Amino acid sequence: MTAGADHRPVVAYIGLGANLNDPVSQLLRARQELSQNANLRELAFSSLYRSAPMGPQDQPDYVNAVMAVETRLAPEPLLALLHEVENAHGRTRVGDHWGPRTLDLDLLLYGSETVATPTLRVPHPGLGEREFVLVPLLEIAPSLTLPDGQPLSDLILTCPRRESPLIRIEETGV
Ligand code: ROI
Repeated sequence: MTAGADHRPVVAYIGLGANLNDPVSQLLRARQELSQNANLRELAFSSLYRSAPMGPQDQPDYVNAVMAVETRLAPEPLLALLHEVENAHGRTRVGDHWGPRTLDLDLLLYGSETVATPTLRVPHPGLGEREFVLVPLLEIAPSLTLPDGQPLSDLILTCPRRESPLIRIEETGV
C-alpha cells in the first residue's frame, strides 16, 4: 500500500487553476494525471471556466475547474501528491504570491473533515470569496455541505461579485 493511503475512503474536492502555457491543456493533462494515479478515483470533473484574475490584474485570464475524487490518502499525503503534479507541470511562481502559474491544485474539501496544520487548511480558506471555485464546485456537487453544516449553495449568495463574469468555456463530458 502507498505510504499514507490508509485512511478510510473519503470524497475530496480539488480546485484546478492555470493561466500560463495553454491553461486548458494544463487542466486536462492534470485531470488525466490525477485520475490515473493509483490512489485516486475520479468521481466527477466540472466544466472549464475562464475568468479575469483575482488579485494582480497584470496577468492572463485564468481557466478553472473542480474535480471530485475518492481517495484513501490522508490529507497531507494528498496535498503532497498535488504538489508533485504541480511541479511536473513546471510550476513556477513568477513574482509574488498571487502571480501567474502553469498549474495550481488546491485541496478544497476533504470529506467532512476540518484540517488546520501549518501547511494545510481544509476547507480551503478562500472558498467563500472565490466564484471561480464555488461555481464549478456547485456544478458537480450541488447539495454539498461544509464541515460546519453550512450548505455550499449559501456561500455563493454571499460570495463577492466580480466586475467581469465567469465564462463557462468547455464541458468535459462527465
Ligand atoms: N484568479 C482566478 N480568476 N483564478 C484563479 O485560479 C486564481 N488563482 C490565484 C489568484 C492569483 C488569487 N487569482 C486567481 O491564485
